[in-house]
Amino acid sequence: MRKLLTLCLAVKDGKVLLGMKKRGFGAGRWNGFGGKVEAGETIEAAARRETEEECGIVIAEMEKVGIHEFEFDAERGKILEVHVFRVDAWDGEPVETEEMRPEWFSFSDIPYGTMWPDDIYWLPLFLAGKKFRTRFLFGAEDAVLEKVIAEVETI
Ligand code: 6U4
Repeated sequence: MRKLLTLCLAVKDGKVLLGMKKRGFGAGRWNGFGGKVEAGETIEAAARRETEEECGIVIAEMEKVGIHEFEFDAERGKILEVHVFRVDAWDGEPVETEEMRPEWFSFSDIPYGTMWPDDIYWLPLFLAGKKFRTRFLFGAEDAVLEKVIAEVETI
């Protein structure tokens, strides 16, 4: 079984916009904005909808830069397919919502210690303007048991 999700990271002036997830899956971690793609919805529409819901900005320009496949050892066979977008232009200013508290981080000061443990392997590629496909297997306490990280030309 495959579940489609989105992850959107806005960038501006050497900084990336992350949100502290306040509830649900990944709570307590800094992450991009995004969530599940709903039935009948395109991946891009889901990316726009979730980003607006979670931090109030309306995406004007974005590019797909990566796809992750996440699997959890406790739930083998269920793959989270996460489509990652770099957001280059938007309307509005990020605001705190019930789900997320947004904050800008310098590319040189990313809070990897309070992020998903896979992020340290691929976010540097993202920040360097690369495209990527990854696969991670998570074990107890979301430890990374297996990883494949491939830089690609097109996504
Ligand atoms: P709802 O239905 O809103 O309660 P929730 O369970 O809170 O959903 P959701 O939909 O916000 O989750 O989606 C989870 C978000 O976390 C997506 O943007 C994808 C992202 N994500 C999931 N696993 C990740 C991982 N290992 N590394 C990462 N982001 C991940 O950087």
